Amino acid sequence: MIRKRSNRIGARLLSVMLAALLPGLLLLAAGCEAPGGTASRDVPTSPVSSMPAGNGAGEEQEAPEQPIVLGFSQLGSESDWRMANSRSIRESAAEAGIELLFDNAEQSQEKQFEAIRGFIERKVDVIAVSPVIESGWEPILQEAKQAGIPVILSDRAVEVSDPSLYVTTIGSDFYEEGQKAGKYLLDKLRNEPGPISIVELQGTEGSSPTIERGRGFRDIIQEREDLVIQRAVPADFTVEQGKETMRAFLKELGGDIRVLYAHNDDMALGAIEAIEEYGLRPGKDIIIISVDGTRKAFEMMVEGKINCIVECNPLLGPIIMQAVREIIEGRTLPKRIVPQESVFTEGMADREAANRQY
Ligand code: GYE
Repeated sequence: MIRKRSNRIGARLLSVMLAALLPGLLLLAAGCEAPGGTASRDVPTSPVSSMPAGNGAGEEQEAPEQPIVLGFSQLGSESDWRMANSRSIRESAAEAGIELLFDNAEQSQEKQFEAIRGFIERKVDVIAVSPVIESGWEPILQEAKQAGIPVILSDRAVEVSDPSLYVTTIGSDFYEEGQKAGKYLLDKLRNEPGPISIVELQGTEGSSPTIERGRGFRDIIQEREDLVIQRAVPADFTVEQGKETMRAFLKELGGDIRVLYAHNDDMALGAIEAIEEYGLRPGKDIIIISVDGTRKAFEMMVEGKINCIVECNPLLGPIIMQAVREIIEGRTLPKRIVPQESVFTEGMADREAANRQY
């Protein structure tokens, strides 16, 4: 069996010139309301056979097709968002006929490096990685580049000086999510005089959603000097740490806390337990804003215990598989692909809770 994937990558150069004719993911990125619905887009499924191979030798064209192999380094399984994200990736790879090597690094960047090295050794066609933190990626991405394997960043971003180390980042705009949370709060408190104490449950320290959700929120609420973030502590996106950290906030600040901004639903759910234990009413005594939009969070919003959910869509699998195919076909992708996302407030909870897929 002849492996011809390198021909596909080699054809990329040519296709850069053709890119204007091939709208590919540009269209997809602009139009994807629900990423789950994108899998049906009409994409040629056998790009190899339609491309002239190497020197154009006839016998090469008859080589049997091999499935595209994708190595995916998932960062962990800390939250419902992450579980839905992993499921989406597995399901859409199977649907797309892409062979998936899936590794769960359980929050360890070192394990992500090992997984990626393993993918390089196995000569996968494309690597996708959801990076646990932003920094430290340059050397491993260099290794992938030297091996000629294109890399997709999924969900979270990295901080590297050389953007050619990855093809594209597929995931939400976390800065905008932070801004949406801030805007909701300004609106909610427009008739309430300050000073108003806010506590913030941050996600994993050094991760792009933590950095950007914090920055976007601050940039908006700074409009009112009497809104004060009293505490901002990383709680790793988990229910347990959300609960523990909220307990500590309450112990220190007690009834002074008026607002909780949680960087994800799992931490908000943990915090709600802590607030109730303390004898306060979540959603009433303490305004709660959360990010993600899981079914459990919507159920809490139906009960009036969460006031606002900023949606972050985990169903990235179909977009990733589409990107993998387009890379293999030699198309040029936009550097950033962002799914469309909404903000939900109390009045919408009932209807939306029933719609949630995760
Ligand atoms: O919000 C959180 C998860 O990176 C966007 O990670 C993701 C975040 C998500 O653990 O629930």
